[in-house]
Amino acid sequence: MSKHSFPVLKNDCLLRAARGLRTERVPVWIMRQAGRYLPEFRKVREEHSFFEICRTPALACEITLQPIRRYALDAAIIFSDILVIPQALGMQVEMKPSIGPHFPEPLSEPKDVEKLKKGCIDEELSYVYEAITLTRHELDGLVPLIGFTGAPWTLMCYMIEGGSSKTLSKAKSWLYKWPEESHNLLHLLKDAVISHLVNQIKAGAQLVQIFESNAEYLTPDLLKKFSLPYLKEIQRSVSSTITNLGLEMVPMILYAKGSAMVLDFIADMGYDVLGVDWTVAPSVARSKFSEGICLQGNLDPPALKADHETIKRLVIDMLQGFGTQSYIANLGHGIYPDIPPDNVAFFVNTIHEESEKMIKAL
Ligand code: 1CP
Repeated sequence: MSKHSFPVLKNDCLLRAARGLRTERVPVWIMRQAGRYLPEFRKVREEHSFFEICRTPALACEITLQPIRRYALDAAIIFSDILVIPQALGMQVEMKPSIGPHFPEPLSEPKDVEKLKKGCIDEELSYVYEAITLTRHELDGLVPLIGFTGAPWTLMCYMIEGGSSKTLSKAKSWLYKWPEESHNLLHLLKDAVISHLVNQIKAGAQLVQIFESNAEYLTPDLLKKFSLPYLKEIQRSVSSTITNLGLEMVPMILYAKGSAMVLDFIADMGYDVLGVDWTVAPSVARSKFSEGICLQGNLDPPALKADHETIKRLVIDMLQGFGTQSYIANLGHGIYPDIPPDNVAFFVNTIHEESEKMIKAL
């Protein structure tokens, strides 16, 4: 429960699954469910820049609701971006059409870290919290609202590379050349991430997801040094801060891309839900964890371009592999802009129908 008073939640299926409680069907949402594959999103983007939408609570709320109006999804995710944190720290970030994020002045050496602002998250990102509170009211309890953030290592990559990169050569070389300075930067980012998550929960987020999308680029040794300790501290610090404020702690989802490597390492970090990408078979992922841990994933996004018969077969395989309890259906990563919107409807409805049949037959 947050500090605000909100309409009663009518569909708590996804929250129950996240907490390991029984559900009568498998809940489903889609990473990047509000985005370029939706014509109604592209229409708003013709009139407004990406960050203008993020910074205008009414627009962010409208875009958050677009996929909820179209599909029987079991959660909404607030429209924002992981790169609002580097912006709040004083970096300039532009969103270039069909290229993606661009930082005109990325961090090129450790002394650049000194220029970053500290302790400014509450004020700089107040528009995210306003958008969350507004969206909770507009949702009217239809489904829960997810808040999110990038993890420190993933944010560090964008701040050094200056955008998306195929190798992360610059960011990774910091870890080898300047390990101590890299820790200083990760520490600063970790504090920003903790504040951002706490504020989102206070504003009304009913679950939060951390995206460590660049985990897969690390060696196991680098992962243990530069990613996992921060993820662990974020979980501990957010839950103790929320509990100390007298608020109810919400489930935390950790999505670390590169499941074939990272899944074993993130098992006991305190997260309620672990995201799985397509590099691990559902039954293999399930066999690694006790019943208590909820898993989320993992349809390969381009599979949504297949015919309905194929999508249905893949859905059934996924439900059989993960099982129908302590499981949240999703893709293995964000949806692509060229996915046909009708196939998303088919995916969502098939998850519901097939899982309901399986649970009834048990
Ligand atoms: O031009 C456009 O209209 C921008 C496309 C777009 C959208 C719709 C970007 C640019 N970001 C977003 C929204 C967004 N980003 C959400 C919204 C909520 C939802 O899920 O519906 C979320 C959760 C994110 C998270 C995000 N942004 C991540 C982590 C998830 C992931 O895909 O690994 C990352 C790495 C980013 C950076 C980013 N933002 C946008 C781009 C093109 C990128 C680079 C990575 C990429 O190409 O996906």
